[in-house]
Amino acid sequence: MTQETAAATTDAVLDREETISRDELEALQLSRLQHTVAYAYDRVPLYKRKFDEAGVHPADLRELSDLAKFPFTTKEDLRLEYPFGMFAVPQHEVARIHASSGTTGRATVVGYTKKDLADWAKLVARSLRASGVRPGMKVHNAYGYGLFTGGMGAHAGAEALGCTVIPISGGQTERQITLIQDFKPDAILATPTYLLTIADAMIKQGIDPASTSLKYAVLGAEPWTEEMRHELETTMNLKACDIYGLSEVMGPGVAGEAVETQDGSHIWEDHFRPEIIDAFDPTVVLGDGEPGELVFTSLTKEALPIIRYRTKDLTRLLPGTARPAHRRMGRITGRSDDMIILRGVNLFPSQIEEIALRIPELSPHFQLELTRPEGQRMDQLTVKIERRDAVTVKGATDAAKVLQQQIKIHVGSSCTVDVVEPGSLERSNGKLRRIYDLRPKA
Ligand code: DLL
Repeated sequence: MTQETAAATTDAVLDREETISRDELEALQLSRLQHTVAYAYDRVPLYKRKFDEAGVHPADLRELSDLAKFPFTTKEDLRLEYPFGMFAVPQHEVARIHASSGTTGRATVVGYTKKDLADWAKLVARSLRASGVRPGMKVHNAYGYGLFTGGMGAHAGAEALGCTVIPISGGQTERQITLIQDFKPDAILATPTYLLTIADAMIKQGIDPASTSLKYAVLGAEPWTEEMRHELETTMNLKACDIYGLSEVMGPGVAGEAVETQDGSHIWEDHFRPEIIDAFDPTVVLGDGEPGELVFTSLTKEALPIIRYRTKDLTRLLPGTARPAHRRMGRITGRSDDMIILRGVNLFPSQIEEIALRIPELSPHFQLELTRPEGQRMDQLTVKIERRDAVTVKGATDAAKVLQQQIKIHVGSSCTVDVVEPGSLERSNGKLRRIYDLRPKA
């Protein structure tokens, strides 16, 4: 830790809930949980139906572990209740609506009361502060504005913290660079791959990305690795921290990472109760430290209380460090629905990112292409990855062989590696698509 970050983290005034003991926190969770399950049961027909079918009643929740008796909620439930069936308050009490893009089906719609918006802003502010951002700083917000929760969620949090917000949204990379040069922001909020796009475009314009005013980056909305953190921190000369969230549970700020430890995001457990379950046998609730699927129950939400929501995100719960009462989440390896099963071996794009970024000749720009060549029954994985600018074609060919071997050793899959020209792969504008599944549809 540099002296500057040490100073930045000690001068922060924390929320009382950030410093309470684990016992106090769990007592708060229990009373909030009891209220939330009763509130959801009374106000949302779907919860009443599901609880009744499962033979559980809100009165059965006597201790925190009783939560395991209650049924899960899934994205499918939200889709079936489209648009407003999950809302627990009359429409005139809903102050804002967000929605997922719905590219893989009907959109999922979420709503917030005025109090929900205030809580959300408070938790984003808490996350940003943990990551080094301070009142009075200028914050360049490159998360997309609109129905996506990233832009407005991060915006309100930065305002609540007392920052000067620059609401640029995603895209228009040239303009982003001009504004970073001219407005001299202290912090940037973006997806990790979009920050990479910005750094890359700066280099193309002859600007050294390490020379800007930016000191902090708060990155999330997609999986990223420690190797990517290292890449961004060294290229841009800043401290990069994680922020996690999902719209069904709130949006960004469900969890945030502390800059002084950089050891994973602390889940703000005064507002959300996390569980880890076995993704293949959801009846099994796993212990801390064990990898599985993350499940959340909201503890304070009014418009859209969410009970045991299956995120599909794969991670594990770790003890709190910088905020001892609040457990951390390990890096998200991926989403269970983004898992590639290649000839029986499970594989996530983040594993490729981790391996590729350890090979100096290769850039972080890659795509995974899945094909099934004609007449063959076996699927084929091709990793398309750009070489770094200064690397020769011969150097790139050797690096391709190393990557192929390393993937075989560490992941167990055979694949083809295709090293391509710098700048030839599509750049991110927000959440980057890594997987291109070109297999014939069954
Ligand atoms: O991505 C909310 C968000 C905006 C979080 C800005 C952080 C920053 P959704 O569009 O609903 O919401 O997507 C949620 O994105 O279930 C994860 O799979 C993934 N995700 C979000 N944050 C992280 C992260 C926003 N820090 C889905 N690391 C989640 C890994 C993340 N994956």
